[in-house]
Amino acid sequence: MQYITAGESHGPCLTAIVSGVPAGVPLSAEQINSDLARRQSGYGRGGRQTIERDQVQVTSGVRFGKTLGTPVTLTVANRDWQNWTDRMAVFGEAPADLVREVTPRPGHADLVGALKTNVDDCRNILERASARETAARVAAAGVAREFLAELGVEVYSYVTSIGDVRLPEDDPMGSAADYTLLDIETSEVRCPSPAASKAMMAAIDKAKKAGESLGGTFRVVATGLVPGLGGYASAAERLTSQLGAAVLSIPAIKGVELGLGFEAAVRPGSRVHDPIALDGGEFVRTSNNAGGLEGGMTNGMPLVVTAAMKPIPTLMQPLGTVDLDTLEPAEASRERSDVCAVPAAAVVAEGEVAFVLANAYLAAFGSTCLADIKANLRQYKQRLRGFAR
Ligand code: EPS
Repeated sequence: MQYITAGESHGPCLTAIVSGVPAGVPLSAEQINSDLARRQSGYGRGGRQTIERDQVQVTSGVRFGKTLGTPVTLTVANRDWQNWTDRMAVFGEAPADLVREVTPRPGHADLVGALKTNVDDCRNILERASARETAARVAAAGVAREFLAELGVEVYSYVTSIGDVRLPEDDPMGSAADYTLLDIETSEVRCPSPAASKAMMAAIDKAKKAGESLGGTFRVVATGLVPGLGGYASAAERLTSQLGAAVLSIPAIKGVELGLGFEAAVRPGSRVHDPIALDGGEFVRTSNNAGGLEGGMTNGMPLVVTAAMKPIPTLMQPLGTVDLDTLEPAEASRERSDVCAVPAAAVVAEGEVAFVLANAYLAAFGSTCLADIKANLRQYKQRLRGFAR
């Protein structure tokens, strides 16, 4: 199952095409719209989010609420397009009063993209480098998520830090049930601790006042996975490499940890590896430092992926740059922007993880139609139960 997205931040719409979708997967616009709304929310977002009300339109691959096994096309309109029809016109001449973007922002794709593509207006770059594109990814991921839900797999996320404010955790790799979805979804920063949420919001307020932006970390958890997804035999089969690549494909993501991540490099082996036990005819681990992955495969424990996002490059107190017209020192461009988008990135990462897991299920259990995939999965689970008996 693969997706491609198209669309500029201030163009008419964003489009995603998902191919390799099995037939018979139930899909609902409401479910996708609720994910789109979760991506749009989060304390620290800018004025743009008061304009957009992201809603999906599905224009292919689905009939009477079920996938046909053909490519699924999803579009999300940019309501802000109304304000950009002249500056972002598809055809015709640029308006005489067009203000070009010539003061590239450090940390953004502006300068390198302009050099690479030989343009004198960084808008040609930033329109696509904008994280607005992630709305299309979240819409596309709805297909993967609903497929996984049919197989009993749920994917969720929560924010673990914003700037230097951290969610205090006794055992970050402990039971996923430590936090409820309600705790997460009712927090304005997707953080399950009310006290930490408050402190994170205060940090965002402080950053905004100072003309700053803030990054942070978030965690994606997937539950209900069977052991053995992915593979140990080749680089490409390893879920570890697939998850790393998928999460690092999200704009502004600078690091990914699986399970204990970097902490595993500090501890001795006996405090890293998870003892194996039998519980009700199933192999389990008595801890989950591996974050549900051993040998590049799922081991049946919750999958735990943590990622770090850098602060947004648009600063109201801008850093120094070079004016591309005059080649003189200048201040980087300052425009309407988010102060913090870590909660949004967490929702985007849920989708990226969902695509990796959906593909792992398709590789293991067939890819033509949901009924066959479910039958194969049932048989596999039966065999595993036999193994532990
Ligand atoms: C973004 C800049 C802001 C963000 C945008 C990403 O948009 P604008 O320049 O229109 O104010 O709000 O994110 C979204 C629009 C979105 O839906 O996530 C950027 O430069 O990356």
